Amino acid sequence: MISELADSITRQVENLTGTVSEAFLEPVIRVGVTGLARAGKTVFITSLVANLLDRGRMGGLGAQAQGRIEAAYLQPQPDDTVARFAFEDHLGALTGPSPHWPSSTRAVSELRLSLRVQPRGLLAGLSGPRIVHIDIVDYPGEWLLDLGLMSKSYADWSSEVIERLATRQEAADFLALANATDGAGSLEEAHAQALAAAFTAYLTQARNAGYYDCTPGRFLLPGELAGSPVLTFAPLAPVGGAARRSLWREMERRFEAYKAKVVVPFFREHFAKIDRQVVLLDALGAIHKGPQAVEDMRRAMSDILLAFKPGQNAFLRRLVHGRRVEKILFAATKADHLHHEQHAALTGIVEAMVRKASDRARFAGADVRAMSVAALRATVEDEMEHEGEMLKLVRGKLLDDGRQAAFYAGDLPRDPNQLLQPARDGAVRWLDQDYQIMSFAPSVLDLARGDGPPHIRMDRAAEFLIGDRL
Ligand SMILES: Nc1nc2c(ncn2[C@@H]2O[C@H](COP(=O)(O)OP(=O)(O)O)[C@@H](O)[C@H]2O)c(=O)[nH]1
Ligand SMILES: [Mg+2]
Repeated sequence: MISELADSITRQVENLTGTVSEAFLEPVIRVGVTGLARAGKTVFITSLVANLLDRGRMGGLGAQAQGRIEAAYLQPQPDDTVARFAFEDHLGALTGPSPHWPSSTRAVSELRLSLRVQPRGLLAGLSGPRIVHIDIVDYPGEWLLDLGLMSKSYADWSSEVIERLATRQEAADFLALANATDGAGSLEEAHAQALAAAFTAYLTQARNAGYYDCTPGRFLLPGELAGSPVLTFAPLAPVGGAARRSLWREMERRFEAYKAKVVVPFFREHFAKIDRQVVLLDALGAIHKGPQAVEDMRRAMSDILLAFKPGQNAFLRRLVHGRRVEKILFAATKADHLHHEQHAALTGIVEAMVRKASDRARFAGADVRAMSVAALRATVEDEMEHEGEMLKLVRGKLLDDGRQAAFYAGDLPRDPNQLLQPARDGAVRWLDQDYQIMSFAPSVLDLARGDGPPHIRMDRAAEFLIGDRL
Protein backbone atom coordinates (compact mmCIF):
# COMPACT_ATOMS: atom_id res chain seq x y z
CA MET A 1 0.00 0.00 0.00
CA ILE A 2 2.58 2.50 1.12
CA SER A 3 4.85 1.77 -1.79
CA GLU A 4 1.91 2.08 -4.15
CA LEU A 5 1.07 5.42 -2.63
CA ALA A 6 4.63 6.61 -2.89
CA ASP A 7 4.69 5.43 -6.47
CA SER A 8 1.60 7.34 -7.39
CA ILE A 9 2.89 10.50 -5.71
CA THR A 10 6.14 10.25 -7.62
CA ARG A 11 4.14 9.79 -10.77
CA GLN A 12 2.05 12.86 -10.10
CA VAL A 13 5.16 14.91 -9.47
CA GLU A 14 6.66 13.55 -12.66
CA ASN A 15 3.56 14.45 -14.59
CA LEU A 16 3.60 17.90 -13.11
CA THR A 17 7.24 18.51 -13.97
CA GLY A 18 6.51 17.09 -17.39
CA THR A 19 3.81 19.68 -17.97
CA VAL A 20 5.77 22.53 -16.51
CA SER A 21 8.99 21.88 -18.38
CA GLU A 22 7.12 21.36 -21.61
CA ALA A 23 5.74 24.85 -21.50
CA PHE A 24 9.26 26.27 -21.34
CA LEU A 25 11.54 23.73 -22.87
CA GLU A 26 11.52 22.14 -26.26
CA PRO A 27 9.59 18.88 -26.00
CA VAL A 28 11.15 15.65 -27.19
CA ILE A 29 9.04 12.80 -28.51
CA ARG A 30 10.85 9.48 -28.65
CA VAL A 31 9.38 7.29 -31.35
CA GLY A 32 10.53 3.67 -31.40
CA VAL A 33 10.35 1.77 -34.68
CA THR A 34 10.55 -1.98 -34.42
CA GLY A 35 9.55 -5.17 -36.21
CA LEU A 36 11.08 -8.50 -37.04
CA ALA A 37 13.92 -8.73 -39.55
CA ARG A 38 12.92 -7.50 -43.04
CA ALA A 39 9.66 -6.05 -41.77
CA GLY A 40 10.66 -2.73 -43.35
CA LYS A 41 12.09 -0.64 -40.48
CA THR A 42 14.95 0.97 -42.38
CA VAL A 43 12.80 1.93 -45.36
CA PHE A 44 10.03 3.17 -43.04
CA ILE A 45 12.29 5.51 -41.07
CA THR A 46 14.04 6.75 -44.19
CA SER A 47 10.75 7.58 -45.87
CA LEU A 48 9.23 9.09 -42.73
CA VAL A 49 12.16 11.42 -42.24
CA ALA A 50 12.45 12.31 -45.95
CA ASN A 51 8.74 13.06 -46.08
CA LEU A 52 8.90 15.20 -42.94
CA LEU A 53 11.79 17.17 -44.43
CA ASP A 54 9.98 17.59 -47.78
CA ARG A 55 6.32 17.59 -46.90
CA GLY A 56 4.62 17.79 -50.30
CA ARG A 57 3.04 14.37 -49.82
CA MET A 58 2.09 14.77 -46.16
CA GLY A 59 -1.43 16.15 -46.52
CA GLY A 60 -2.72 13.73 -43.88
CA LEU A 61 -0.52 15.30 -41.21
CA GLY A 62 -2.77 17.92 -39.65
CA ALA A 63 -0.10 20.49 -38.77
CA GLN A 64 1.17 20.32 -42.35
CA ALA A 65 -2.32 20.67 -43.87
CA GLN A 66 -2.87 23.72 -41.61
CA GLY A 67 0.38 25.24 -42.81
CA ARG A 68 1.82 25.34 -39.29
CA ILE A 69 5.10 23.52 -39.91
CA GLU A 70 7.60 26.24 -40.73
CA ALA A 71 10.74 24.16 -40.96
CA ALA A 72 12.17 20.69 -40.43
CA TYR A 73 15.82 19.87 -39.98
CA LEU A 74 18.06 17.06 -38.83
CA GLN A 75 19.97 17.52 -35.63
CA PRO A 76 23.11 15.91 -34.29
CA GLN A 77 22.48 12.62 -32.59
CA PRO A 78 21.41 13.28 -28.95
CA ASP A 79 22.74 10.02 -27.46
CA ASP A 80 26.50 9.78 -27.60
CA THR A 81 26.65 6.02 -27.38
CA VAL A 82 24.01 5.07 -29.95
CA ALA A 83 24.79 4.75 -33.65
CA ARG A 84 23.23 7.39 -35.83
CA PHE A 85 20.62 6.08 -38.27
CA ALA A 86 22.37 6.30 -41.65
CA PHE A 87 19.59 8.38 -43.18
CA GLU A 88 21.58 9.94 -46.01
CA ASP A 89 22.99 6.58 -47.15
CA HIS A 90 19.59 4.91 -47.09
CA LEU A 91 17.86 7.80 -48.84
CA GLY A 92 20.64 7.82 -51.43
CA ALA A 93 20.04 4.11 -52.07
CA LEU A 94 16.29 4.58 -52.49
CA THR A 95 16.24 7.78 -54.52
CA GLY A 96 19.56 7.77 -56.40
CA PRO A 97 19.92 7.35 -60.18
CA SER A 98 19.90 3.52 -59.87
CA PRO A 99 17.55 3.01 -56.93
CA HIS A 100 17.97 -0.04 -54.72
CA TRP A 101 16.77 -1.17 -51.30
CA PRO A 102 19.12 -0.23 -48.46
CA SER A 103 21.35 -2.88 -46.97
CA SER A 104 20.08 -4.44 -43.78
CA THR A 105 21.00 -3.07 -40.39
CA ARG A 106 21.83 -5.00 -37.27
CA ALA A 107 21.49 -2.96 -34.12
CA VAL A 108 19.99 0.07 -32.48
CA SER A 109 20.33 3.37 -34.26
CA GLU A 110 18.77 6.75 -33.78
CA LEU A 111 18.11 10.06 -35.46
CA ARG A 112 16.81 13.42 -34.27
CA LEU A 113 14.54 15.46 -36.48
CA SER A 114 13.31 18.84 -35.27
CA LEU A 115 10.23 20.69 -36.43
CA ARG A 116 9.49 24.38 -36.02
CA VAL A 117 5.73 24.70 -35.67
CA GLN A 118 3.24 27.48 -35.14
CA PRO A 119 1.02 26.66 -32.18
CA ARG A 120 -2.61 26.06 -33.00
CA GLY A 121 -5.82 27.58 -31.74
CA LEU A 122 -5.85 30.19 -29.00
CA LEU A 123 -2.14 30.03 -28.37
CA ALA A 124 -1.37 30.91 -31.95
CA GLY A 125 -1.61 34.65 -31.44
CA LEU A 126 0.11 34.62 -28.06
CA SER A 127 3.36 32.87 -28.65
CA GLY A 128 5.80 32.43 -31.48
CA PRO A 129 6.74 29.14 -33.13
CA ARG A 130 7.89 26.22 -31.00
CA ILE A 131 10.53 23.58 -31.61
CA VAL A 132 9.51 19.95 -31.24
CA HIS A 133 12.24 17.31 -31.35
CA ILE A 134 11.43 13.86 -32.65
CA ASP A 135 13.93 11.17 -31.76
CA ILE A 136 13.41 8.12 -33.91
CA VAL A 137 14.91 4.89 -32.56
CA ASP A 138 15.29 1.83 -34.78
CA TYR A 139 15.71 -1.48 -32.97
CA PRO A 140 15.11 -5.15 -33.86
CA GLY A 141 11.83 -6.65 -32.68
CA GLU A 142 13.71 -9.82 -31.85
CA TRP A 143 15.18 -7.97 -28.89
CA LEU A 144 11.73 -7.41 -27.43
CA LEU A 145 11.09 -11.14 -27.57
CA ASP A 146 13.99 -11.56 -25.17
CA LEU A 147 11.79 -10.09 -22.48
CA GLY A 148 10.28 -13.57 -22.13
CA LEU A 149 13.67 -14.84 -20.95
CA MET A 150 13.75 -12.53 -17.95
CA SER A 151 11.27 -14.55 -15.94
CA LYS A 152 12.75 -17.93 -16.85
CA SER A 153 15.48 -19.98 -15.28
CA TYR A 154 17.96 -21.71 -17.55
CA ALA A 155 16.40 -25.07 -16.68
CA ASP A 156 12.87 -23.91 -17.60
CA TRP A 157 14.01 -22.21 -20.75
CA SER A 158 15.98 -25.26 -21.84
CA SER A 159 13.09 -27.65 -21.30
CA GLU A 160 10.69 -25.40 -23.20
CA VAL A 161 12.98 -24.88 -26.15
CA ILE A 162 13.95 -28.52 -26.45
CA GLU A 163 10.32 -29.54 -26.40
CA ARG A 164 9.44 -27.01 -29.09
CA LEU A 165 12.34 -28.13 -31.27
CA ALA A 166 11.39 -31.78 -31.22
CA THR A 167 9.02 -31.43 -34.18
CA ARG A 168 11.17 -29.10 -36.25
CA GLN A 169 13.38 -30.59 -38.90
CA GLU A 170 15.57 -27.45 -38.86
CA ALA A 171 16.64 -28.44 -35.34
CA ALA A 172 17.72 -32.02 -36.13
CA ASP A 173 21.47 -31.33 -36.12
CA PHE A 174 21.37 -29.29 -32.96
CA LEU A 175 19.21 -31.83 -31.13
CA ALA A 176 21.51 -34.67 -32.15
CA LEU A 177 24.47 -32.79 -30.72
CA ALA A 178 22.60 -31.79 -27.56
CA ASN A 179 21.42 -35.35 -26.96
CA ALA A 180 24.95 -36.65 -27.32
CA THR A 181 26.15 -34.10 -24.77
CA ASP A 182 26.65 -34.92 -21.10
CA GLY A 183 25.71 -31.75 -19.25
CA ALA A 184 27.19 -33.10 -16.02
CA GLY A 185 30.59 -33.50 -17.66
CA SER A 186 33.20 -30.84 -17.30
CA LEU A 187 33.14 -27.73 -19.46
CA GLU A 188 35.13 -27.86 -22.66
CA GLU A 189 35.06 -24.57 -24.44
CA ALA A 190 35.26 -26.13 -27.91
CA HIS A 191 32.18 -28.19 -27.17
CA ALA A 192 30.29 -25.21 -25.76
CA GLN A 193 31.10 -23.35 -28.95
CA ALA A 194 29.96 -26.25 -31.12
CA LEU A 195 26.63 -26.34 -29.25
CA ALA A 196 26.16 -22.59 -29.57
CA ALA A 197 27.06 -22.72 -33.27
CA ALA A 198 24.59 -25.54 -33.92
CA PHE A 199 21.88 -23.72 -31.98
CA THR A 200 22.56 -20.49 -33.89
CA ALA A 201 22.42 -22.41 -37.18
CA TYR A 202 19.03 -23.76 -36.11
CA LEU A 203 17.76 -20.28 -35.20
CA THR A 204 18.88 -18.92 -38.54
CA GLN A 205 17.17 -21.71 -40.49
CA ALA A 206 14.06 -21.45 -38.36
CA ARG A 207 13.81 -17.74 -39.00
CA ASN A 208 14.28 -18.25 -42.73
CA ALA A 209 11.56 -20.90 -42.67
CA GLY A 210 9.14 -18.38 -41.21
CA TYR A 211 9.33 -19.18 -37.49
CA TYR A 212 9.34 -16.08 -35.35
CA ASP A 213 10.07 -17.57 -31.94
CA CYS A 214 13.79 -17.30 -32.52
CA THR A 215 15.28 -16.17 -29.22
CA PRO A 216 17.74 -15.27 -27.76
CA GLY A 217 17.46 -12.42 -30.24
CA ARG A 218 21.12 -11.48 -30.13
CA PHE A 219 22.14 -14.88 -31.51
CA LEU A 220 20.77 -13.77 -34.86
CA LEU A 221 22.06 -10.22 -34.66
CA PRO A 222 25.21 -10.49 -32.54
CA GLY A 223 26.86 -7.22 -33.60
CA GLU A 224 29.91 -6.54 -31.47
CA LEU A 225 29.04 -9.44 -29.12
CA ALA A 226 29.79 -12.12 -31.74
CA GLY A 227 31.87 -14.93 -30.21
CA SER A 228 31.65 -13.63 -26.65
CA PRO A 229 30.63 -15.95 -23.77
CA VAL A 230 27.20 -14.29 -23.36
CA LEU A 231 26.38 -15.67 -26.82
CA THR A 232 28.11 -19.03 -26.36
CA PHE A 233 25.39 -21.09 -24.75
CA ALA A 234 22.55 -23.34 -25.86
CA PRO A 235 19.65 -25.16 -24.22
CA LEU A 236 20.57 -28.44 -22.55
CA ALA A 237 18.20 -30.87 -20.90
CA PRO A 238 18.32 -30.30 -17.12
CA VAL A 239 20.65 -32.59 -15.18
CA GLY A 240 20.13 -33.23 -11.50
CA GLY A 241 22.94 -31.98 -9.25
CA ALA A 242 25.37 -30.83 -11.92
CA ALA A 243 28.68 -29.82 -10.36
CA ARG A 244 29.97 -26.28 -10.33
CA ARG A 245 32.47 -26.69 -13.14
CA SER A 246 30.16 -28.75 -15.29
CA LEU A 247 29.10 -27.78 -18.79
CA TRP A 248 25.48 -27.40 -17.64
CA ARG A 249 26.35 -24.99 -14.82
CA GLU A 250 28.50 -22.89 -17.11
CA MET A 251 25.72 -22.74 -19.70
CA GLU A 252 23.38 -21.66 -16.92
CA ARG A 253 25.83 -18.96 -15.87
CA ARG A 254 26.08 -17.63 -19.43
CA PHE A 255 22.31 -17.65 -19.85
CA GLU A 256 22.05 -15.50 -16.73
CA ALA A 257 24.84 -13.26 -18.03
CA TYR A 258 22.93 -12.82 -21.29
CA LYS A 259 19.94 -11.61 -19.32
CA ALA A 260 21.94 -9.28 -17.09
CA LYS A 261 24.36 -7.88 -19.66
CA VAL A 262 22.37 -7.93 -22.87
CA VAL A 263 18.64 -7.92 -22.16
CA VAL A 264 18.53 -5.63 -19.14
CA PRO A 265 20.68 -2.85 -20.65
CA PHE A 266 18.60 -2.83 -23.82
CA PHE A 267 15.36 -2.43 -21.89
CA ARG A 268 16.81 0.13 -19.53
CA GLU A 269 18.67 2.29 -22.01
CA HIS A 270 16.40 2.12 -25.02
CA PHE A 271 13.02 0.59 -24.45
CA ALA A 272 12.15 2.34 -21.20
CA LYS A 273 12.55 5.76 -22.79
CA ILE A 274 10.15 5.31 -25.68
CA ASP A 275 7.00 7.47 -25.78
CA ARG A 276 5.41 6.16 -28.94
CA GLN A 277 5.98 2.94 -30.75
CA VAL A 278 5.62 1.69 -34.31
CA VAL A 279 5.53 -2.08 -34.74
CA LEU A 280 5.97 -3.06 -38.39
CA LEU A 281 4.70 -6.38 -39.72
CA ASP A 282 5.30 -7.92 -43.09
CA ALA A 283 1.88 -9.54 -42.90
CA LEU A 284 1.69 -10.11 -46.65
CA GLY A 285 4.99 -11.96 -46.52
CA ALA A 286 3.68 -14.22 -43.76
CA ILE A 287 0.40 -14.86 -45.59
CA HIS A 288 2.40 -15.84 -48.64
CA LYS A 289 4.51 -18.27 -46.60
CA GLY A 290 1.36 -19.96 -45.34
CA PRO A 291 -0.79 -20.61 -42.24
CA GLN A 292 2.07 -21.66 -40.02
CA ALA A 293 3.94 -18.39 -40.66
CA VAL A 294 0.77 -16.42 -39.93
CA GLU A 295 0.23 -18.25 -36.66
CA ASP A 296 3.86 -17.73 -35.71
CA MET A 297 3.64 -14.05 -36.50
CA ARG A 298 0.53 -13.79 -34.35
CA ARG A 299 2.35 -15.48 -31.49
CA ALA A 300 5.44 -13.34 -31.92
CA MET A 301 3.22 -10.25 -31.82
CA SER A 302 1.58 -11.41 -28.63
CA ASP A 303 5.02 -11.93 -27.07
CA ILE A 304 6.22 -8.55 -28.33
CA LEU A 305 3.12 -6.96 -26.88
CA LEU A 306 4.00 -8.18 -23.41
CA ALA A 307 6.69 -5.52 -23.41
CA PHE A 308 3.96 -2.88 -23.64
CA LYS A 309 2.06 -4.19 -20.65
CA PRO A 310 4.59 -3.51 -17.93
CA GLY A 311 2.00 -4.17 -15.25
CA GLN A 312 2.25 -7.86 -16.00
CA ASN A 313 5.99 -8.16 -15.75
CA ALA A 314 7.84 -7.52 -12.50
CA PHE A 315 11.14 -6.76 -14.21
CA LEU A 316 9.61 -4.15 -16.52
CA ARG A 317 7.45 -2.66 -13.80
CA ARG A 318 10.56 -1.82 -11.81
CA LEU A 319 12.29 -0.43 -14.86
CA VAL A 320 9.65 1.90 -16.24
CA HIS A 321 8.28 3.29 -12.96
CA GLY A 322 4.78 3.96 -14.21
CA ARG A 323 5.96 5.60 -17.38
CA ARG A 324 4.30 4.09 -20.40
CA VAL A 325 4.18 4.03 -24.15
CA GLU A 326 1.33 6.38 -25.08
CA LYS A 327 0.62 5.21 -28.60
CA ILE A 328 1.28 2.03 -30.49
CA LEU A 329 0.91 1.79 -34.24
CA PHE A 330 0.80 -1.64 -35.85
CA ALA A 331 1.60 -1.10 -39.49
CA ALA A 332 1.36 -3.72 -42.22
CA THR A 333 4.21 -2.72 -44.51
CA LYS A 334 4.70 -3.09 -48.28
CA ALA A 335 1.01 -2.40 -48.96
CA ASP A 336 2.06 -1.28 -52.45
CA HIS A 337 1.84 -4.99 -53.34
CA LEU A 338 -1.93 -4.58 -53.24
CA HIS A 339 -4.42 -2.44 -55.09
CA HIS A 340 -5.83 0.06 -52.58
CA GLU A 341 -9.20 -1.73 -52.64
CA GLN A 342 -7.55 -4.51 -50.66
CA HIS A 343 -5.84 -2.33 -48.06
CA ALA A 344 -8.78 -2.47 -45.66
CA ALA A 345 -8.66 -6.27 -45.70
CA LEU A 346 -4.94 -6.23 -44.92
CA THR A 347 -5.46 -3.77 -42.07
CA GLY A 348 -8.26 -5.99 -40.77
CA ILE A 349 -5.94 -8.98 -40.67
CA VAL A 350 -3.31 -7.08 -38.72
CA GLU A 351 -5.94 -5.69 -36.37
CA ALA A 352 -7.31 -9.15 -35.70
CA MET A 353 -3.84 -10.58 -35.26
CA VAL A 354 -3.01 -8.01 -32.62
CA ARG A 355 -6.38 -8.01 -30.95
CA LYS A 356 -6.41 -11.74 -30.58
CA ALA A 357 -2.85 -11.67 -29.42
CA SER A 358 -3.86 -9.58 -26.49
CA ASP A 359 -6.72 -7.79 -25.01
CA ARG A 360 -6.64 -4.10 -25.87
CA ALA A 361 -7.87 -2.86 -22.56
CA ARG A 362 -4.73 -4.12 -20.91
CA PHE A 363 -2.42 -1.63 -22.57
CA ALA A 364 -2.96 0.69 -19.63
CA GLY A 365 -4.62 3.30 -21.74
CA ALA A 366 -2.23 3.37 -24.67
CA ASP A 367 -3.84 4.44 -27.92
CA VAL A 368 -3.51 1.50 -30.33
CA ARG A 369 -4.10 1.61 -34.07
CA ALA A 370 -3.54 -0.66 -37.08
CA MET A 371 -2.81 0.61 -40.58
CA SER A 372 -1.53 -0.57 -43.95
CA VAL A 373 1.35 1.47 -45.30
CA ALA A 374 4.02 1.48 -47.94
CA ALA A 375 7.04 3.48 -46.93
CA LEU A 376 8.26 3.55 -50.51
CA ARG A 377 5.73 2.91 -53.19
CA ALA A 378 7.39 0.74 -55.84
CA THR A 379 4.29 0.00 -57.92
CA VAL A 380 1.42 1.68 -59.77
CA GLU A 381 -2.16 0.44 -59.80
CA ASP A 382 -3.66 -1.20 -62.82
CA GLU A 383 -6.63 -3.27 -63.97
CA MET A 384 -6.66 -6.27 -66.21
CA GLU A 385 -9.23 -8.66 -67.55
CA HIS A 386 -8.78 -12.21 -66.34
CA GLU A 387 -11.26 -14.96 -67.14
CA GLY A 388 -14.00 -12.45 -67.79
CA GLU A 389 -13.38 -10.51 -64.58
CA MET A 390 -11.61 -7.22 -64.03
CA LEU A 391 -8.72 -7.81 -61.66
CA LYS A 392 -7.45 -4.83 -59.72
CA LEU A 393 -3.74 -5.22 -59.44
CA VAL A 394 -0.40 -3.44 -59.36
CA ARG A 395 2.48 -3.17 -61.76
CA GLY A 396 6.16 -2.66 -61.10
CA LYS A 397 9.73 -3.56 -61.97
CA LEU A 398 10.83 -6.99 -60.75
CA LEU A 399 13.85 -7.05 -58.50
CA ASP A 400 15.32 -10.20 -60.11
CA ASP A 401 15.48 -9.28 -63.76
CA GLY A 402 14.22 -5.73 -64.06
CA ARG A 403 11.22 -6.74 -66.18
CA GLN A 404 7.97 -4.80 -65.78
CA ALA A 405 5.28 -7.09 -64.48
CA ALA A 406 1.64 -6.97 -63.48
CA PHE A 407 1.01 -8.56 -60.12
CA TYR A 408 -2.02 -9.82 -58.26
CA ALA A 409 -1.36 -10.96 -54.68
CA GLY A 410 -4.57 -12.94 -54.31
CA ASP A 411 -7.96 -12.15 -52.85
CA LEU A 412 -7.54 -11.29 -49.18
CA PRO A 413 -10.67 -12.21 -47.23
CA ARG A 414 -12.76 -9.43 -45.70
CA ASP A 415 -13.13 -11.57 -42.63
CA PRO A 416 -9.65 -12.00 -41.11
CA ASN A 417 -10.73 -15.19 -39.36
CA GLN A 418 -10.77 -16.96 -42.67
CA LEU A 419 -6.98 -16.76 -42.45
CA LEU A 420 -6.33 -16.61 -38.73
CA GLN A 421 -8.55 -19.53 -37.77
CA PRO A 422 -7.01 -22.19 -40.06
CA ALA A 423 -3.61 -20.80 -39.05
CA ARG A 424 -4.53 -21.37 -35.42
CA ASP A 425 -5.85 -24.83 -36.14
CA GLY A 426 -2.52 -25.83 -37.60
CA ALA A 427 -3.44 -25.98 -41.30
CA VAL A 428 -0.43 -26.61 -43.52
CA ARG A 429 -1.73 -24.65 -46.50
CA TRP A 430 -4.51 -22.26 -47.41
CA LEU A 431 -7.57 -24.10 -48.62
CA ASP A 432 -8.84 -22.20 -51.61
CA GLN A 433 -6.36 -19.43 -52.29
CA ASP A 434 -2.76 -18.93 -53.07
CA TYR A 435 -1.19 -15.72 -51.94
CA GLN A 436 1.71 -14.42 -53.92
CA ILE A 437 4.38 -11.96 -53.08
CA MET A 438 6.93 -10.49 -55.45
CA SER A 439 10.00 -8.44 -54.91
CA PHE A 440 9.79 -5.15 -56.71
CA ALA A 441 12.68 -2.77 -57.20
CA PRO A 442 12.25 0.85 -56.20
CA SER A 443 11.57 2.91 -59.30
CA VAL A 444 13.56 5.84 -60.58
CA LEU A 445 12.04 8.95 -59.04
CA ASP A 446 11.61 12.34 -60.55
CA LEU A 447 10.68 14.28 -57.45
CA ALA A 448 9.13 17.71 -57.72
CA ARG A 449 10.62 20.34 -55.41
CA GLY A 450 9.22 19.96 -51.92
CA ASP A 451 8.03 16.38 -52.46
CA GLY A 452 9.38 13.45 -50.49
CA PRO A 453 9.48 9.90 -51.86
CA PRO A 454 6.09 8.40 -52.86
CA HIS A 455 4.41 6.42 -50.10
CA ILE A 456 1.09 5.06 -48.93
CA ARG A 457 -0.35 6.49 -45.70
CA MET A 458 2.93 7.62 -44.15
CA ASP A 459 1.25 10.96 -43.51
CA ARG A 460 -1.52 9.20 -41.57
CA ALA A 461 1.05 7.23 -39.65
CA ALA A 462 2.86 10.46 -38.73
CA GLU A 463 -0.41 12.10 -37.71
CA PHE A 464 -1.23 9.24 -35.39
CA LEU A 465 2.27 9.15 -33.91
CA ILE A 466 3.08 12.81 -33.37
CA GLY A 467 0.13 14.89 -34.65
CA ASP A 468 -1.27 15.61 -31.19
CA ARG A 469 2.04 17.17 -30.10
CA LEU A 470 2.45 19.54 -33.05
N1 LIG B 1 7.48 -2.83 -52.27
C1 LIG B 1 7.96 -2.43 -51.09
N2 LIG B 1 8.95 -3.15 -50.51
C2 LIG B 1 9.43 -2.73 -49.31
C3 LIG B 1 8.94 -1.56 -48.66
N3 LIG B 1 9.60 -1.42 -47.48
C4 LIG B 1 10.47 -2.45 -47.43
N4 LIG B 1 10.39 -3.24 -48.53
C5 LIG B 1 11.16 -4.47 -48.82
O1 LIG B 1 11.48 -5.10 -47.59
C6 LIG B 1 12.89 -5.23 -47.47
C7 LIG B 1 13.32 -5.05 -46.04
O2 LIG B 1 13.15 -3.71 -45.65
P1 LIG B 1 14.09 -3.06 -44.50
O3 LIG B 1 13.58 -1.68 -44.28
O4 LIG B 1 15.52 -3.22 -44.83
O5 LIG B 1 13.67 -4.01 -43.30
P2 LIG B 1 14.27 -4.05 -41.80
O6 LIG B 1 15.08 -5.30 -41.72
O7 LIG B 1 13.05 -4.15 -40.92
O8 LIG B 1 15.03 -2.80 -41.57
C8 LIG B 1 13.46 -4.19 -48.42
O9 LIG B 1 14.75 -4.55 -48.85
C9 LIG B 1 12.45 -4.20 -49.55
O10 LIG B 1 12.70 -5.29 -50.41
C10 LIG B 1 7.87 -0.83 -49.30
O11 LIG B 1 7.35 0.19 -48.81
N5 LIG B 1 7.44 -1.31 -50.50
MG1 LIG C 1 16.87 -2.30 -40.86
